[in-house]
Amino acid sequence: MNRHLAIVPAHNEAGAVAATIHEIREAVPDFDVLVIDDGSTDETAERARAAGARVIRLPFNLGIGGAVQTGYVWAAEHGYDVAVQVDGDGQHDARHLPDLLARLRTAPRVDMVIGSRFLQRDNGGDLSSATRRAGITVFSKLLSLITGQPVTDPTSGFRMVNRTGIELFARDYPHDYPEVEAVLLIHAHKLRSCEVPVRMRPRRTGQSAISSTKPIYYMVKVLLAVFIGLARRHVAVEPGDTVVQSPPAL
Ligand SMILES: Nc1nc2c(ncn2[C@@H]2O[C@H](COP(=O)(O)OP(=O)(O)OP(=O)(O)O)[C@@H](O)[C@H]2O)c(=O)[nH]1
Ligand SMILES: [Mg+2]
Repeated sequence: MNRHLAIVPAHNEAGAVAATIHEIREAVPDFDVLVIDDGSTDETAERARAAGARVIRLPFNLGIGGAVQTGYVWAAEHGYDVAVQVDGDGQHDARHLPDLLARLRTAPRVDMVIGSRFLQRDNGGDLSSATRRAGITVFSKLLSLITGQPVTDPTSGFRMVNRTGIELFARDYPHDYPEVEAVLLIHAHKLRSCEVPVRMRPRRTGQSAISSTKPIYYMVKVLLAVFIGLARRHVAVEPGDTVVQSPPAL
């Protein structure tokens, strides 16, 4: 078994999931690919299996946070050293995975590397609506202020963590719209994150989780969660902590 895992959350992504898996395998052949089929009603799971991925099918739709955390629990239980989230809709270009891994390995004491579409000028164009862009600007300023370092792409779900990050996220991961809160969680535990430039593409097929009115709900919900998160007590995660108890032998 490889020591590196790609976690691919997918909800009704039958049109894009196979190409996403092939791209990951081509870019980083030494990563295992785990698709979390989040209660899809289409052929996402069948197509992912046919493309060679391992698939966990959730019994009903848990939402992106629950889907991704399922991947982290799997990674923690199976002893992976590195895990990366890659959206099943084809937006994350897997050719950047070696860059993320190189940064995780070489940057001093970095536990999470985030792919940012705003660090390079040629980022494939801005794919977001005006309301979404406004939200990204607000969260970028807020997270930069709280963490004391630039966070240019707070809603990017293209992120890679080391073993300490896997153990933290297996234990605690935000539920809906998790990306902003997950950056804060890392910093609240005195872990570190950094960004590398990536290109992102428009989703190939399927439906976005964020409809036209949702960005406003997202902003209010995540802002509240950020302020509540600041007041929460966080237990330090040390490398080697047991996060997930093994089930007793039968
Ligand atoms: N829509 C949706 N996506 C989910 C869910 N659970 C897992 N996902 C997957 O999570 C990934 C990210 O969701 P998206 O809807 O693409 O969110 P996004 O990338 O911020 O939004 P877009 O830029 O509009 O694509 C996709 O691969 C989805 O298939 C869910 O409950 N709803
Ligand atoms: Mg997407």
